[in-house]
Amino acid sequence: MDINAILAQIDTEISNVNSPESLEHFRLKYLGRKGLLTQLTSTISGIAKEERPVFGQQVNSLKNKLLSLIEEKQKAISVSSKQQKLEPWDIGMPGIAQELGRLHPLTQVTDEICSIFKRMGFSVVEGPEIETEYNNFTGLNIPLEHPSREAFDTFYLKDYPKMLLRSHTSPVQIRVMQSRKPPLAVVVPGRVYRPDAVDASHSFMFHQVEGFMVDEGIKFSDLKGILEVFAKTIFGKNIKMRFRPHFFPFTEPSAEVDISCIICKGKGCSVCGRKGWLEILGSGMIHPNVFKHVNIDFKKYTGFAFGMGVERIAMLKYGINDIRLFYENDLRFLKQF
Ligand code: 2NM
Repeated sequence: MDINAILAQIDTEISNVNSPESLEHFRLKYLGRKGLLTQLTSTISGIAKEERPVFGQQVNSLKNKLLSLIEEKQKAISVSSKQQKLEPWDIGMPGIAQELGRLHPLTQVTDEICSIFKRMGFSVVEGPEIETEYNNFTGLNIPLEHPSREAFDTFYLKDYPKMLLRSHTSPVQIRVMQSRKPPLAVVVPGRVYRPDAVDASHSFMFHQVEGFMVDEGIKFSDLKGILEVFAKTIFGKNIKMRFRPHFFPFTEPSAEVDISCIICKGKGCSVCGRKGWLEILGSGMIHPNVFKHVNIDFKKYTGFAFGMGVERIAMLKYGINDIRLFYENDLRFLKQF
């Protein structure tokens, strides 16, 4: 029997083996007690003496080849049968995580400010960013000669005289006072525009929350109480607060409100300019001229109002030193909130 022919035959035969049954069949055919190898060995007596060693070697190497082919195939079959027993997909494999979005820090802080006032009975009202000169200035008792009425101090709309991008959210207060009757308690969040040169603390567009309350008998002490609850809720109950006399056209008397520096606790540091105090908002009792413009009886009703910059509150709360970080959409910054 030609050993080379047998070698070629077992190569094709083993490649067709794909189950434990057919592998056993293959093994018995060649290595079984009545298999081809036994038959080959028994022919040795018919071979010339001098050819026997070569023949013996060939039979031996055939046997080794068969053993190693069978072993290899056994491994291959057991791996593929394990795979077949598994689910068609690996449900234990970690998924591709979808990154979650989040609210912008300014939206978060706006929401936080509004929700503090909502808990004290205020409602939230929004209004348009394009306003009339009347709602933005005249109705608020800001006189014609006030510098912010100059074209370069406000974004006026070129093709619509007396229309502008609001420079504060107070025009919404005018709208509310014109359309609703006291008692009123409203906060107004929103974007405002001022043509300031951009630097670490200024932007031509920023965000405000303003608020006001109108009813019979509203006093300055009501303003103080409401703002104290607000400041202690957002900055912590250990802060101190002070009211500094100030001037606003739409309120009389007016005050700016400071809190003790949250960095140095009032000792004086670089954040508070060594003063120990940080300005957080402006406020006052609504000027009778504002009530006249919206037809509210200023002899019957009084009210207070206040306004704050959301960026400023957020920068103090989180220790942010550059306002431009809010607008650059850099995820390394935004992901921290
Ligand atoms: C401020 C400071 C003080 C204010 C006044 C009014 C209105 F419409 F009721 F008169 N709204 N907002 C006000 C008062 C705003 O921002 C620094």
